[in-house]
Amino acid sequence: MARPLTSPPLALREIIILPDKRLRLVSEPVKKITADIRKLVDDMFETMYDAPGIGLAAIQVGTPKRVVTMDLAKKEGEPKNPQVFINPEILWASAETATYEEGCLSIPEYYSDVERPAQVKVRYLDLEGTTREVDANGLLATCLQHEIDHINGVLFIDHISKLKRDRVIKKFSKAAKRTVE
Ligand code: K1U
Ligand code: ZN
Repeated sequence: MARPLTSPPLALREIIILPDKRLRLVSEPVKKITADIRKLVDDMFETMYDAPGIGLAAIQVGTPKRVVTMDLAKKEGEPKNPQVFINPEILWASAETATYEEGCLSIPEYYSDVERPAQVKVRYLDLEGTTREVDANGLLATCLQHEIDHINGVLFIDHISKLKRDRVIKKFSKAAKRTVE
């Protein structure tokens, strides 16, 4: 079928927050890059830039598909560098580790040091459906691992001590209860 000449308007999607159970779902692989997937990606960028964040997994906007958006452009005013990773998988991770203070748009205003492999090799599909591989280090390696965790139902607080994790979960569970009441 012919593609429409005009694109649908971009939409901000709601970011789901801890303790929303959907954050623990294992997302489904994308079988075909359809107009719905392209619209999801466009909306994810809109939502990620608005938050603001440097990465976003589709499950954070309630869609359990293995889709990740990212933009690690450093300074305000620097050209944007939007990156899309579909069905990303870690092929190799270094034994060497790096520690980075991570945050999460689904756990707002909470930050903690997380130790992860310093380098990873990741295979993924781009928006044209071409298979690509990237050798990542630094923030890209950290962010890719954080987002791949999301599509596997894992949160960065799963990498910190149980004491700290239980405290965060309790705080967000109480806040969610107050919103309902
Ligand atoms: O997946 C997410 O929840 C997004 C998260 C990504 C991330 C941050 C830090 C380390 C690993 C992964 C965020 O974007 S949190 C917000 C953030 O880091 C940021 C926001 C504005 C400017 C700079 C950074
Ligand atoms: Zn996150």
